[in-house]
Amino acid sequence: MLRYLTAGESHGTCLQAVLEGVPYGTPVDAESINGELARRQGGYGRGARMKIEKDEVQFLGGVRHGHALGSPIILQIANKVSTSEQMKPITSPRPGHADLAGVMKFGTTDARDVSERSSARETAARVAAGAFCAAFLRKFGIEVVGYVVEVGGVTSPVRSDKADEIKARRAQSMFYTMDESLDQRIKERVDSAREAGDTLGGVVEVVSFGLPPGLGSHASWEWKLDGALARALMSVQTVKAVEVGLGFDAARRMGSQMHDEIVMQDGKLGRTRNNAGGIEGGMTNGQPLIVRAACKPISTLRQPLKSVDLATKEESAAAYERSDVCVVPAASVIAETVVAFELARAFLDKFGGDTYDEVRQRHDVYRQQLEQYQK
Ligand code: EPS
Repeated sequence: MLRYLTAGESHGTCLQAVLEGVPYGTPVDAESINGELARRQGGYGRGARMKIEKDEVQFLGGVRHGHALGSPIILQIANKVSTSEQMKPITSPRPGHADLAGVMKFGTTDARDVSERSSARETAARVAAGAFCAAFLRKFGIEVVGYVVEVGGVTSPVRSDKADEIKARRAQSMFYTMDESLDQRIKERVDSAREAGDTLGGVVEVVSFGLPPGLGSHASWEWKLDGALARALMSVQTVKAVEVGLGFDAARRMGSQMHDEIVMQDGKLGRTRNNAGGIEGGMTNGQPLIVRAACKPISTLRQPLKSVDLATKEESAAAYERSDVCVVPAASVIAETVVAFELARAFLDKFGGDTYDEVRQRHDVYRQQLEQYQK
């Protein structure tokens, strides 16, 4: 089974991901991982820390001569700011952050012990592990692409069914949307939030192309792929809601207006539309897989909300050191990579073997088996 664990604090020496279950012989593509790490650091609205750090992956184990050894892979990102031992306590917890629940859980008054780990800096390790998985999937013709569809109430309706076009379009936009012409309007909202000492949220979408049908399972709740994707996305620091396909809109439609009819198109099975978002019965159905995540505005505010100093029990402003104004572009990269991990896991559950070549053979046999559904 493919799995990973992350470790490390926001201002500790490093962040690490230990990725287990990668078949022997899988090619390792550090360049594509570094590309995703750089995109995670970018986008308009990021804070001062991102000007200091230059996130790059180092492989500390599990890789030799450019391929995976079948043993756990250690991916490390060094922190340039590694001052956690010197940092002063946080006693006025930030509303929206893990601070208050965390200190109560631990029976302390210093939320620094909590925030060092709850910080979204942890997602650098998740992006490294997920980008590794995305590169693996690409070898099998599967492309996972994330982009921003809304920031601060400005929505981008542009969609594409071509991964290359999506990548090209989002690269043009400083908010990683598919419509660069919206940048100026969004920038004005981010700039006015910054001036007010406030923050802004938005919505990200991830589409995966080229997936074979049958990843995930209908047979047991735990292996339903939509459930796994929802959990992975919800666990990302800023995320408050997740949708698959039409999502909440499905609740407002008649069945006949919701479900995607099955037709023969040029001798192949096809669908008239993709409201299901590529998942039926907890399995991929061969259509593009579409998921969305809603990101709250981040909770560290320069103009802080009310809090209570836990040392004095007096009301006081919530803690502030520095922060981002808008992390929605970064969230699109994180969402893309956590989805890639879940898809690689489901892929290996179906085709997994000890070696990359075994996986390839099993995958190719299955693709041949699918030909029986063509005319
Ligand atoms: C982040 C690094 C952090 C924040 C941000 C994410 O750096 P610092 O705390 O040193 O400024 O910029 O953290 C949060 C959004 C948060 O809520 O903790 C990063 O690498 O993404």
